[in-house]
Amino acid sequence: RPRAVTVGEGLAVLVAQPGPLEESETFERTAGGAEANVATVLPQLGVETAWLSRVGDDGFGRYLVAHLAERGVDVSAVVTDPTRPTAVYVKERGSGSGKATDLAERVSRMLYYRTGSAASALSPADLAATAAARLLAQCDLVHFTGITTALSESATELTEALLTLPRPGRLVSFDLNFRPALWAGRIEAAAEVLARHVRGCDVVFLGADEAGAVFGTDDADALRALFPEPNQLIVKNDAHTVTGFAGDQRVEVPALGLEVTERIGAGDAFAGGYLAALLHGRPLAQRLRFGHLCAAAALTGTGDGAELPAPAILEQLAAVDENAWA
Ligand code: KDG
Repeated sequence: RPRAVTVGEGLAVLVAQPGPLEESETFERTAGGAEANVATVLPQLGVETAWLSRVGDDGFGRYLVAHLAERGVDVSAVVTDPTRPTAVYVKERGSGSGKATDLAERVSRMLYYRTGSAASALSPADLAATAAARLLAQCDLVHFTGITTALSESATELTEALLTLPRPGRLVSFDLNFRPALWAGRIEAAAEVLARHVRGCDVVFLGADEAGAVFGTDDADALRALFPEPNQLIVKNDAHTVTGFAGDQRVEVPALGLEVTERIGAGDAFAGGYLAALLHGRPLAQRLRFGHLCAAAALTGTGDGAELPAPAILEQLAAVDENAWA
């Protein structure tokens, strides 16, 4: 089985009831963090996966580690830091009725409680530690996102170190995941640092709107012209179409027509589906299709994660030609 490692912060997520936060009396606890979300998708698709991170010595940290372990993720290299808390975010949810026409009202907001968190102390030393070094030496793919890069200076040093991992033999995958709240006051630095990360990786995922905010264009072909370096560049145009470039290939695959419940985490599920299909040697169009199928699982729930249908069902769905019914 192929092996992957994801590196980044996990957060306990408190999902509010729909409507203004001040009126939410109960919160559903779940798990988030972009790289942790990707990590929980991969084992469901036959990829042996480890998550490298730091958590606090608290209930949220223990919950996150158990959540990932229950989903088949190797958490043996996760470090517990008794001096810092596990990060938390609150998901404030719009109050729309659930009908597609009310979509705008149903957009969620993320409120972060993560300054000084355990994972903000991630540094290159975490990659050199024995358990982590062993996992990195044995894996076929490493995945991380621009969230980790934004956490702190030491975390930026860690992601810079990931760019220098020996290749070929291992792919390095990066999702821009631009979170302006984490770059407040440093937006110009963000563009430079993030562009260097895009250029230094083999597989890169860009949300078109995020790419527009950071690099000044949301057009897939313009982004490819700007970033010819990564072998694979995936541009996700909101919910509609994803354009994948791999070497000289260019393929567009439309998203599934779904009633969306909640969007946060869908991009991570997409990355998980794409990367698993890549590691299993699938062609570009199928990789994009698997990405959409996994994103659909995240889009139809209120949590960030994606609990996928059984592999045999996914396989059938991947083969469906939706145009045949159009
Ligand atoms: O992609 C979803 C993530 O944004 C969410 O799980 C929380 O990692 C997170 C972040 O920093 O925004």
